[in-house]
Amino acid sequence: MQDWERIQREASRSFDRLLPRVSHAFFAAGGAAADWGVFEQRLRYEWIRLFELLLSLYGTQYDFFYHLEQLLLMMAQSWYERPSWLKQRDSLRETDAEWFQSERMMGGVLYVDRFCGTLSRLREFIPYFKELGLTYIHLMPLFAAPEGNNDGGYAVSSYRHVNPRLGTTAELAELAYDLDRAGISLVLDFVFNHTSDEHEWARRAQAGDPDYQEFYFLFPDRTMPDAYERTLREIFPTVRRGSFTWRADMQRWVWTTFNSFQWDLNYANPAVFRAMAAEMLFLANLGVTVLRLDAVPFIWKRMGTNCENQPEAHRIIQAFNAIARVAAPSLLFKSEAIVHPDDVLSYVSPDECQLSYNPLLMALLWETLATREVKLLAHSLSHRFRLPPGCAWINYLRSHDDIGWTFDDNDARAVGIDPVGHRQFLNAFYTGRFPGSFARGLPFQENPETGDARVSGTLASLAGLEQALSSNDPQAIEIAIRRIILLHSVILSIGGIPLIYLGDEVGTLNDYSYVNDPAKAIDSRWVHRPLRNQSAMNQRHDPTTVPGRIFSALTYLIRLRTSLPAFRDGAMEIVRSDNRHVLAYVRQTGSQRVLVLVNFSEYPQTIAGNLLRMYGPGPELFDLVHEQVVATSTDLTLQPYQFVWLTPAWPKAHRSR
Ligand code: OTU
Repeated sequence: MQDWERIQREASRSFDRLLPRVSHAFFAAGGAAADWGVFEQRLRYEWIRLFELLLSLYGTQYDFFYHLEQLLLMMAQSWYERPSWLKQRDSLRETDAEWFQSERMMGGVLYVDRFCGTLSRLREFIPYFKELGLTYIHLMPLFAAPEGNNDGGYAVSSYRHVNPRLGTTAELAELAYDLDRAGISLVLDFVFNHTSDEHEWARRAQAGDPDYQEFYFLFPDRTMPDAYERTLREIFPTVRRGSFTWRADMQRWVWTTFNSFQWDLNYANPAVFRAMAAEMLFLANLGVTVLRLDAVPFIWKRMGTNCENQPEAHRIIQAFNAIARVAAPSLLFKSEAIVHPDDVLSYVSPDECQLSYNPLLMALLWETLATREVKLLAHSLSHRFRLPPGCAWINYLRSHDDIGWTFDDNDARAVGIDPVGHRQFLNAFYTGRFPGSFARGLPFQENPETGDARVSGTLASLAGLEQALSSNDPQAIEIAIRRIILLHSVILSIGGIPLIYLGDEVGTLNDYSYVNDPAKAIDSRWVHRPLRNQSAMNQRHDPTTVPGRIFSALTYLIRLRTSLPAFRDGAMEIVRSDNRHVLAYVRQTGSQRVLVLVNFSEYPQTIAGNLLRMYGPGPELFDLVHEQVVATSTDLTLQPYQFVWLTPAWPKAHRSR
């Protein structure tokens, strides 16, 4: 308590000392009084939190107050430069902080180069995005990156210059504005765990500049790397063993968690924190609404640990959050932590990341598709889905990355599953090594020592469409299409923001041509990052085609969802279905309640009328998906891979919606 009071006193003392200097600089640059007033008010509100976080991270540095002052000056400068349309959005969203919980929120993600080549061409697809109902679009990394292998852009050489192949930074800012006018929020990556080895900071380090050498983790010999590696996990074991890379030009080992050209930044150095805070606000001022915080678990290293999910990693993100609240208040963070579900959850809070990928749901949907049994999914979600108020899941089926089996071992044991054997089974199932599997996927990063692996492949190929088409089996094609729609129906109804990987809406299959490109051949994730499939897109309105069937079913559900207040927010309750193949959950907001039933098997399944009668007062329920009445006096039969969204029977007037 005493300590806290001391910190508060210290915080207000330094506030009083620093504020005049910052305001002086703001006005000297030509800032307006009203603008300053807004900034000062927000700064006052966030100050103690920000100060405490930075003090705990950097308070022992001799030049702590210097960094603090520089940080504040940078924040004020960035606020001064913030375009007025964004300042308007800031004030608007302050009064509507939970805008993203709406049942209209719908995400899409794409690689600009793979989808349409350039930023200026992307504008032509805004009508397509609207047709799909998107309100959020994540453009995969598009800033300057090394030629050749650059990890799909996740090796960033400049956070301020768009890759010239894609366009210019000015075009990106214009696009952000146009998307905003079309009701679509722009989402970009904040790749802040590492830079490429061609970033100016890395180049200066290579040239021997000691200030920039301290931006990274450099070691003259193996002593420290060996000591760290005793407890580190290998993330990309097929790229290189261990987490360090020898740079002959510098005669140094460099910490490289991912590829050897991705140098981990040293956040124990306050100059790194400050430099990245400036890059973050630059991105925010381009018009970005959501920053996807890449690889959050890895940003703090501690000897003797696996250097993932350290307490300081949270504090760094919270400090970035506080900075954003002051200088770019409408900016949201989305956590990308593809780790154990407890750790995923640890990043989600209004003060840290308001949004988070939901890798558990993603992995377990695939798990359930393989096993046709919902027990692990239902058990895990029953106690792991709830988020703190003011936060939302990003629910997805496929991303540009691999699928890893990140469920909790005890959850598995609790439902009678051996976690180790089960992961082996799932890898075998999805890489075509399991007899009878419908999936066509590839292994990613198989670790010869541990036997670990992850899975690559597009949604359609993993769900059986590729195999069905190649065997020209109409029954199998039908079943595969149903699996694809079923998976989407869950992310559309379970609570949170659904996110579609563009291409999946028309059933895009694996693209094996990546093996011919030396910059991509060793990374099987490229199998599910195909070019835009225009011919499939052209068929999207033709119900006799596979793309047409998937697209129409999907857009139907997306539209239906926007009319259902029960699908707002993230409150979801897993309920009994008394059928091991059927997942059941209830969504309720305000007066509307919807019971969702999902049959994960290729056989018809029944749900007892007794059970259904618990969900409506009358003798019938209404299925919103098929727009038909379901009698509760008898058992309900769900067809193979069928799902229903049941609500207490609507008055007749509503049925002719
Ligand atoms: C992320 O993924 C990106 O999504 C990848 O495309 C990048 O290669 C990588 O970072 C480096 O920038 O290991 O297999 O818990 O799992 O950050 C993908 C988070 C990854 C990690 C995740 C990482």
